[in-house]
Amino acid sequence: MGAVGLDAAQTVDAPISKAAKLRKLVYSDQFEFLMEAHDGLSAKIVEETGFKGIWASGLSMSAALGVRDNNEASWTQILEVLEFMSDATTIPILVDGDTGWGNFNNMRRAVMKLCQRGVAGICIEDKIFPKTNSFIGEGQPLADIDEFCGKIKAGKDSQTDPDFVIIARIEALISGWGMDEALKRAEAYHGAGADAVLIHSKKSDADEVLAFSREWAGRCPVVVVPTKYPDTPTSVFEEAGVSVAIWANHNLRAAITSMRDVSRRIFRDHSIAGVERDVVSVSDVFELAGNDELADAERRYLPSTSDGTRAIVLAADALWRDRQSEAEEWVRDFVSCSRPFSGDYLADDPVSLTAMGPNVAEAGIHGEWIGLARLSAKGSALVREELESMIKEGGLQKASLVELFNRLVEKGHAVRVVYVPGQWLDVDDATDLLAAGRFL
Ligand code: SPV
Ligand code: MG
Repeated sequence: MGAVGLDAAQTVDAPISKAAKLRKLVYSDQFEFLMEAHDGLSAKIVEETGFKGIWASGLSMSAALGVRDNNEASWTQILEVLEFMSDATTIPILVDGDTGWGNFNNMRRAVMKLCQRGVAGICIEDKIFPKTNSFIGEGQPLADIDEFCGKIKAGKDSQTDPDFVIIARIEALISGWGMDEALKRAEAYHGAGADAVLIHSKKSDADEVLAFSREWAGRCPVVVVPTKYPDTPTSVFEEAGVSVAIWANHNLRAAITSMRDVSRRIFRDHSIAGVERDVVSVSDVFELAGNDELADAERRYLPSTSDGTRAIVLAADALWRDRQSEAEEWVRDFVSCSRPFSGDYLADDPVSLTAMGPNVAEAGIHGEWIGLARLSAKGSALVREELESMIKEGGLQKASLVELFNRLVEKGHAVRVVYVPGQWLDVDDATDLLAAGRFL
């Protein structure tokens, strides 16, 4: 039977949930990858790079919050971070849920909240709360198998999205309990309802995880974290029947490398000039933050400004004093404005033209018009009206744009000015044209 109220041809496919995307990835026939992220920004970068899924690493999220990977950040603080990551992306997130942040009861509540916030799955490890990172120390105690199975069952029974993924992480190899124990635990966790198992190792080669995967023989998907054995080619995992590799902490480590480098250079130089080329532009930051969408929304939802302050906008060089010219006759269209250039990029009170032309008194000069003007529909109408008056008066043949804008100001129309700090060339004659050719 089709959906109520829709005939077969009209049936619309429901959008696939993030949990369903993660389930598809974990059960895919191809070898798949999850890339680490630890906040909204890094999650966006993982998605824009092309990864199909995100590993929300406990180590990385803790480090980004300035705390240790020992459950020092509370589970609700982690949930807050996850919510930002999930809101910022469309690909699924598998969260490193440590030991489930407590017992079966804490796990139930965590899974319910993760489903509510659009997190696609959780990976829990069979250790004791509060956890310690697997790469610290030797022989960390393991959870009782039955207790851990109860936690998996409690999680599965609490998920509100049927596709939510629970992955059981086996620490037996890390803690030195051996392969038989690892396989025994995998079997128990799989029986308790885990959707996949993660076999963790801190050896510098992949031998034991490969042996585990061969022995496991595809009873459910196997996930690995090759942090300590980075040289193993992906094809080797694939041949051994591994389904997913997690690149667990490389965005965090890359961020530390570059933040240290930039901080040190700025500290040493007492200047930001030297690093400017090595960091992304502020407009790149705006782009990543999705400012274009906000601009579109403003056009849709904000009433348009009808005071005309953006109808005519001129660009004026605030650094006009620094310019030089070899031209014999150098005509400069100076502007005098409501306020001088402040150099403060956050200053957003509008600047309006009070007069312009080559004869503005030096004390009143605030910039030099670079020849660029932007007209809105309202601005175009004002300009057209003024041109018609000039035609009627008979002076249009000899008139200039400077005269046009001065007339508009005199009639009380707002002509807005935007200051630019240099970065343009004035081409008035052949000498200027030659100089322009040498500019690049
Ligand atoms: C994490 O990324 O926090 C992990 C993986 O748990 S590892 O640090 O390799 O144990
Ligand atoms: Mg972790």
